[in-house]
Amino acid sequence: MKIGITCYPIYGGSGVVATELGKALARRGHQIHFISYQMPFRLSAVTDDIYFHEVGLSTYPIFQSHPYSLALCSKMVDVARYEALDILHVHYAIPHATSAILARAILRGQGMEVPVVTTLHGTDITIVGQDPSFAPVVTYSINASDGVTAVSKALRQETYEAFAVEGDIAVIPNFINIERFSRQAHTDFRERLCPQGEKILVHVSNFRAVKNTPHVVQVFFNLRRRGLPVKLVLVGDGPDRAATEHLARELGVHQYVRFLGKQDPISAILATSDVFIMPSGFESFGLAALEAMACGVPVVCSDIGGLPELVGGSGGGFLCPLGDIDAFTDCAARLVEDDVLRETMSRAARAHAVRHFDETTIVPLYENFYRAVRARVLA
Ligand code: GMT
Repeated sequence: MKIGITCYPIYGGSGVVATELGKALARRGHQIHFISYQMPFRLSAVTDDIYFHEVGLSTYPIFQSHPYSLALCSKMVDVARYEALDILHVHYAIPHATSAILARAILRGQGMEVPVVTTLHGTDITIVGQDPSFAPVVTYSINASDGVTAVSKALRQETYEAFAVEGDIAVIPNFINIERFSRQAHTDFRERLCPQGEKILVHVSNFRAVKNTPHVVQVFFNLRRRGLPVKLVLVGDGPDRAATEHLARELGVHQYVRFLGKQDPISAILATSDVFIMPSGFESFGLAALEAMACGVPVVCSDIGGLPELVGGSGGGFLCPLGDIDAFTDCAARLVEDDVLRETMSRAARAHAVRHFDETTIVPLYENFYRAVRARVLA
């Protein structure tokens, strides 16, 4: 198939999933056309089967801001037409689904039918999408899509509750490449960071408010106060990073904390870490937690959103009540103190990721979904 994929190209879960999906589909013989304003950050190079089409950001004095949704739509029409796309798959509803629906209508007027698949990722439904200035457009765009997927049952449920959506939403979870994400007990990074054999507590996020990054530092502070030999590594960047760094200084633990900023690949850091912490206020799936589990890192995360679907029953992590710093501290402390528990949970985390979330299991679900949507639309 010739598949157009639109996503946000910057650091963030939906862009990662879309890019890894495109790369995996190309390896399976499909031709992939990424359409966005910038090359997706995990797409290091285009290949024979992967193309990148940049949406121009030219502006005009009377515009209040650049009408990206329209420029994207025009680029979708152009690429669909001249590359003869079989399907357009957009990741994150705003504004991608809306641009695609308009592109589909324009193409239909030109005698070409290109079905639109929309994947809902998280904040497009739980936060931004519910803003009254977007909600009617998001509802319309979801209902007008030819196929809709959500990354967890929790997100599907949230969509039904927050929007007047009646059609089916298929659940297709996030996935990882289990060869790229695997355990590496000893690395130079670990030797340098932990010369006394300290354990590494790690957090990866875009430091948005929903990630509760100050809670990570509070839990770490509690662990140090209990006298546990532990270092904290924070990967990523975003609006709450400065406040989180400030808190580490205020609590006097900054000398044990490393803020690494945006890193790619993150597999090398996760592969050698001991405990992954995710105290998010909401997480539709929790891709970073899955990446940690695939690297054999037990996770301690909030019992919210899609995280119980990922971690529950895996034996590879603890689910803690949202915002309960003491519960997070207790679970992380058990993992730091008890080598046998940590190693058992590390193996269980990796096994769970391999069994349920490898790309060879999940990517075919998208392929089948595309085929079913095309068969229905073109019948
Ligand atoms: O808000 C973010 O964390 C980024 C966001 C995105 O759409 O880029 O991530 C969401 O999509 C990921 C991939 O499907 C999920 O694994 C994350 O759980 C989800 N984030 C939230 O729901 C907060």
